[in-house]
Amino acid sequence: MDAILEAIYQNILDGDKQAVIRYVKKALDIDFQPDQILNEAMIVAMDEVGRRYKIGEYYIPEMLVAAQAMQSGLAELKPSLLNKGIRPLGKVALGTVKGDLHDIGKNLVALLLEGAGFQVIDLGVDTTQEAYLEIVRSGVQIIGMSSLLTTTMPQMKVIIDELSKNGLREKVKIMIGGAPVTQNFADQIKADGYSPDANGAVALARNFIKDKEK
Ligand code: B1M
Repeated sequence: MDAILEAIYQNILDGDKQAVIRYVKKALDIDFQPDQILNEAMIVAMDEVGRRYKIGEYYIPEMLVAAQAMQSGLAELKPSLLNKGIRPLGKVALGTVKGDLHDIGKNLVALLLEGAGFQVIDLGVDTTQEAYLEIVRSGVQIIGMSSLLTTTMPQMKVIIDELSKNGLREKVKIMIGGAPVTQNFADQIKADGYSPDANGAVALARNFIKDKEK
């Protein structure tokens, strides 16, 4: 790995926000592409954090400071990932489902959707079914649900069922994602789409809008 990407990776593992911000700035200054910084330094660092947590080398505090360092790095990357002054392609509401506080992946999906020209409404974490119902009633074209825990994945089905019961299911396209989520699960709960990563979520959203225009 290039030394500057290595520094970003290592400082996320160490939870050093200021150093992450400094090295992300440096990397952008010397013309690294934002998606290279994201994929080759930042996301791999969070995977390593997860691995260390699993084997008992990291505990929640280490996981938390690493997540905060990652979020600071993302905030620094945000302007480079955004296209400014473009008419929004469509409106997407994104949330992490009820009971789940993981938001880095969801924020990344939001960032890339905004970068691709979508207007994003961030429903935050621990998002209730009522919040999803309300936002669909307000007229968004797409909703996205993220879950990082096997225990919170079933919430996605609860929300889809509630939308159906309330006559709202046909009004909106639904995409889901998050580390434990699979295409098979998406098929089972009748989501319209699943993506394993943030770029794929953008491709799904684009296709949903194309379908609606047909
Ligand atoms: Co938690 N945690 N955590 N955690 N955490 C995991 C998920 C875990 C796999 C760690 C492990 O055991 N190896 C494990 C889950 C096990 C399971 O259910 N199978 C776990 C656990 C157990 C827990 C707690 C229960 C720990 C405890 O308290 N005992 C607890 C739960 C709290 C809660 O939510 N109620 C907990 C807490 C936390 C922190 C708060 C400390 C922190 C989160 C901070 C935050 O998000 N602000 C945290 C972290 C950081 C992690 C790991 C290390 C990293 C997650 C992450 O940010 N990854 C994680 C291990 C891992 O995933 N390797 C772990 C980087 C991010 C870019 O990836 O979110 O997968 P990800 O998003 C990807 C794709 O999944 C996809 O695109 C993104 C970019 O490519 N994607 C979508 C995501 N959402 C999408 C939506 C889409 C489409 C694609 O469409 C809408």
